[in-house]
Amino acid sequence: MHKLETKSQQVIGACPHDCPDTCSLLTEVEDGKAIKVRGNPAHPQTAGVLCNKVSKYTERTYDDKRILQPLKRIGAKGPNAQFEPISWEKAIEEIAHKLKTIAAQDPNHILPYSYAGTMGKVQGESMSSRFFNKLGASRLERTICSSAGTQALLYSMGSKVGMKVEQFANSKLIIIWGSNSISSNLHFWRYANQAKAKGAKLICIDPRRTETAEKCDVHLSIKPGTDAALVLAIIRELVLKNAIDQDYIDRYTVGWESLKERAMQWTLERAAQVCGLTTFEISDLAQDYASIKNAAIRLNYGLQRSKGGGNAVRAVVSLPAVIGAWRSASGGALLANSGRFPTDLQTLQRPDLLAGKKPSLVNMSTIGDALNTEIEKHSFETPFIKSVIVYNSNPVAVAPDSKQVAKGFAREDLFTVVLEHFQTDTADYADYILPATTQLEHWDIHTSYGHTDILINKPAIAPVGLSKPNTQIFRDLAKAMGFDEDCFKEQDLTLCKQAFEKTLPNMCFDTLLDKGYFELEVLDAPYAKGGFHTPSNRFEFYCERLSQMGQDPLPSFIPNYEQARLDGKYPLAMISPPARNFLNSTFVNIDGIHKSSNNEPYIEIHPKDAHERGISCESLVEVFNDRGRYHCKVEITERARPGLIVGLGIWWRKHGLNGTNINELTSQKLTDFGNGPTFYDCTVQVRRLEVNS
Ligand SMILES: Nc1nc2c(c(=O)[nH]1)N[C@H]1C(S)=C(S)[C@@H](COP(=O)(O)OP(=O)(O)OC[C@H]3O[C@@H](n4cnc5c(=O)[nH]c(N)nc54)[C@H](O)[C@@H]3O)O[C@H]1N2
Ligand SMILES: Nc1nc2c(c(=O)[nH]1)N[C@H]1C(S)=C(S)[C@@H](COP(=O)(O)OP(=O)(O)OC[C@H]3O[C@@H](n4cnc5c(=O)[nH]c(N)nc54)[C@H](O)[C@@H]3O)O[C@H]1N2
Ligand code: SF4
Ligand SMILES: [Mo]
Repeated sequence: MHKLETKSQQVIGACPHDCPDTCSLLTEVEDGKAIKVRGNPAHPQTAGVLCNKVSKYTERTYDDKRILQPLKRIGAKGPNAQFEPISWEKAIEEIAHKLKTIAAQDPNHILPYSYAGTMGKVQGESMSSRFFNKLGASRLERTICSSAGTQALLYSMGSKVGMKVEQFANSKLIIIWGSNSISSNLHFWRYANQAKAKGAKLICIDPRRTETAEKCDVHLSIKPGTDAALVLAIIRELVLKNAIDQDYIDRYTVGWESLKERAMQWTLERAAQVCGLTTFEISDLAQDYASIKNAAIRLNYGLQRSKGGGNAVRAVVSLPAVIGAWRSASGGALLANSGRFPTDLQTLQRPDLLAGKKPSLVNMSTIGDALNTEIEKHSFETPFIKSVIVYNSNPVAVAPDSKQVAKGFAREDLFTVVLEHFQTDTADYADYILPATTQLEHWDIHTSYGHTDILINKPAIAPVGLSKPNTQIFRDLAKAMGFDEDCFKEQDLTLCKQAFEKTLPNMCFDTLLDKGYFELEVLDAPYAKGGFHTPSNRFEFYCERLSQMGQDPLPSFIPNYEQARLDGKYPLAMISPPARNFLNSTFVNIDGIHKSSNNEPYIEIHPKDAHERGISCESLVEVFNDRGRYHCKVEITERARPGLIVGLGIWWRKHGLNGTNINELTSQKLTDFGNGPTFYDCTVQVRRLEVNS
């Protein structure tokens, strides 16, 4: 018998997801079909390892629920919406006609809504930005993830530049602060383990006993939103122990005396009370930080999702400046390294196409309010939104206060277009759904917020079904709108080149195509001799810019908006961090992955809190507050500290037992700076649901 000859090849790619690791991928393709996605062993940051979810990327790509042709809604909007196929030509023509009509009144009535479904520079914001700039549409304030932390870094350090992630392997003390590395930053965890093997001590500060916390030497189960209080008490201890680096402080910082004065008011007892820790836990932590050289902090975005989130990050990143930890390459802190990449956004996004038009700014974290504002309350600042074009995002599931978001998207007078792979909660409200390609089917170029490499993504297979890259959809729309600038004809490979052509002339594009990645040449110890990018060129404990805005110029502890008090109406605090097997709301509909995450949405609750409410592991529960109700299963576990419930991952609303998800409970209140969401600043009550059988 003859064996059929198969043509097999490996295609280099990059993981598109919103994850600090930005892995280099190798896709095995046989006869035009992607068989398997693996981690590229030649890329040092990836080291041949992918997380569980992206190992299943081919399953997701060929999933039979994937949308493979343009669809037009028939009947009502919402979870029961019906759609019928429409040709690309007709869909583009009808959408362009509608957008032209709205733009003729005022282009600010049109809002693009996108986020990090793909982090690619090309399928993210390139052709789409050109399109909306030319149109003069409202601009989206992109706050939903990291804006409080980002602003904090800019106020304190002047840029989003921290330790090189590989340097953690040489640290002697690693504090993992508000991050579940094993779940959301796996490749960092590898470096932490290398350090551990060389004798480093690992400490995790997290209200939840995560899989990461479990594997560290010490876990401090802090109350959500109280990190700044902990830092102030540590600084006091550092002063009392004479462990500060006065020389580093004198040469490279501003405002130390005022910060010290504030910190001296934070006794161990006061901080312990606020943070829900013991005084010994805090003094031991301070002792380790004072005495172990090469101390490194991996903070992440978990601690900036509450009212004082910006101040919390400013407080934490002050610590390495106080003890001069930045002097060593393996000391300091890392929140993000995105500031190291000189991406040429002018060329990719062409803000010049605005040509004097002044777009309104709409905060994506308060999209619920933005879509529901009464007509007479509209102004330039709060434009009346008549159309939303959604791509790379699933706002109905991921934005806070989702009852309001769903209500807004349900407006009959709202014209909604959704570019998607799947029938998400948001796609349920679309007038048109346009099928988008996945990372296996299009070109892209990527930076990272964890490491310092640039990666290329080549298409491994042809577009599945009739799907098209986001770029092509916006090129088609531009043509139909009559936008005739040459930049609307540029193809994706050209866009990939444009991302760094002018700003990184020493990066050879052909080598990048061949190898898959390019390592930026960056300083190992960026602040060993100061060199902060602030107006003072120093680390700003005291920030004059904040003072001029009427804000506290020093890092301060700002209590949460919502206080979980035993005598209060809503006595439980609730956080909802990422699930290991999902990527935000992506992957939740993929069968193999679904099953590994308990199959259905659930919350974690401490045995004491469960017992008080007559809740057993079989119970179904209602989690509720003034904003809404969410029905789900429970897991009774000491991972959640008493008084705290945890809902992992962003399940779709349609997966919830009563058609809602965790964001039914979160609020649209914003962080101290950055206008960010306060997902983890939320109080609720939980009760057992009586099930009638
Ligand atoms: N597997 C997986 N990986 C992901 C994602 C995913 O959904 N799944 N999402 C990606 C995205 S978009 C992002 S932004 C990152 C997010 O990942 P991280 O930046 O690590 O942040 P979070 O996951 O929001 O929270 C991390 C930890 O902070 C804890 N935490 C909550 N509140 C507080 C607090 O007040 N103080 C302290 N000290 N800790 C607190 C939570 O319990 C959680 O364990 O991960 C990315 N990676
Ligand atoms: N309760 C709670 N809510 C949260 C968070 C939390 O911790 N708790 N985390 C918040 C954070 S940190 C973030 S970053 C946001 C994330 O919010 P989003 O950025 O909206 O992330 P996803 O939910 O993953 O949705 C991305 C969508 O983009 C689609 N997509 C992927 N690639 C492409 C493409 O190439 N083209 C097109 N057209 N579509 C594509 C995917 O199919 C997916 O449906 O959620 C926030 N919401
Ligand atoms: S999600 Fe993160 S860990 Fe998983 S493959 Fe992508 S970049 Fe790597
Ligand atoms: Mo995020």
